[in-house]
Amino acid sequence: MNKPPIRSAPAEELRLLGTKRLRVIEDSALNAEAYPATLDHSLTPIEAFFIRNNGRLPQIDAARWTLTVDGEVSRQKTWSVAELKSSFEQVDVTAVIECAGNGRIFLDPPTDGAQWSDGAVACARWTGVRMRDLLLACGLEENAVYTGHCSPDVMTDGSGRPALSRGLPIAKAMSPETLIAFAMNGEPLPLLHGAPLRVVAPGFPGSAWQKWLNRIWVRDREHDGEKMTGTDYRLPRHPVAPGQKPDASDFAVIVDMPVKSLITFPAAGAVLKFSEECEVRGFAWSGHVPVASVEVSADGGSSWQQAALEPQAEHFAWRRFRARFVPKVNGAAVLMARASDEAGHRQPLDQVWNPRGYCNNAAHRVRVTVCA
Ligand SMILES: Nc1nc2c(c(=O)[nH]1)N[C@H]1C(S)=C(S)[C@@H](COP(=O)(O)O)O[C@H]1N2
Ligand SMILES: [Mo]
Repeated sequence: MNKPPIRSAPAEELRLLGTKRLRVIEDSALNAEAYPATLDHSLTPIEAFFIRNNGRLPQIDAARWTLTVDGEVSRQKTWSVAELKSSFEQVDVTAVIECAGNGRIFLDPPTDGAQWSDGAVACARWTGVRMRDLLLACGLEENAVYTGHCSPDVMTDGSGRPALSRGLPIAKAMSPETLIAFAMNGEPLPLLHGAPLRVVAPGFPGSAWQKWLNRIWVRDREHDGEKMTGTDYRLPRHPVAPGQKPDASDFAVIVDMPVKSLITFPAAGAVLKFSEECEVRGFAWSGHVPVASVEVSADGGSSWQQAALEPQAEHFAWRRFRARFVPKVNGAAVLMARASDEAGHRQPLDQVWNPRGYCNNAAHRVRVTVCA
């Protein structure tokens, strides 16, 4: 079947990338990912931070921005950004955000959606107020089971429909790490990352981290906003064969990201010296279950060694791993990393296929060359 050609994001949106060092994804919305070697920092610099938009960038007037909480609450409330900052305790949470579609490009057969390679992941220190404190101020009704998050960005197809309206199970919305953030890495949140307010939902896929948040609609059922239903950001409940299309009723919302790791040094294409010891390093993270260990291979997965793991700074931050090896074979070599979590899940060597190409946590591979 012939597919219509994919248009690229409009020029005025592409210009906003400025000094960002990102690979732009072919898509009608602005989407761009990091090169793994630019992610070699405990906190990802803004210029290496991936961008994922489901629609057009909205026009923002931060000075007049308000956030409303309504729905299944006893008191509906609205705050300006300044009121939010002065009414509630401000907290910092360091957490990884990963797009559920990261790694989709490696799926075979290919699946629809932005064709991310390895770079739709980052780690930042987020500053904001707890979503929990807002919900408590409004008083949750007994039948409150989910939040629905709303923003002004609309689809690129001209329909005017919201680009994305996702939500969280009420237990996650009430969990202390779930924030309404207004700053990242000590700087005001940039427009591209959701200024003036965004959701921070550590452990959940990036899609749950609603940008440009102006309403939290407390629901008495699983939120059914844009991209919450059908097969969007959902995985089949049972393993499926590559190419198989189970019924949408067999899918469940992704509420936890799998254990994963990324080699950030050396860079793809690096030339290593024969017989000279060199370091392989990167980061490991997972959703709610902590990382337990990381193994590294310098021979495409034939043999593995344990990497040293730096202590976990914070529950949802990524952890630095390092291993050393001495290249003993000239020519092309494939470096690999695979992490395990405390529940015993280990990254697979090859991608596990699913119809929408989500949560690919296959071991990262970096191709290098060894020369005398
Ligand atoms: N309003 C709004 N929020 C959004 C999105 C969006 O399209 N619109 N995309 C989501 C997805 S799918 C991801 S992965 C993250 C990406 O955040 P970033 O662009 O700051 O990296 O934002 C989420 N929040
Ligand atoms: Mo995403």
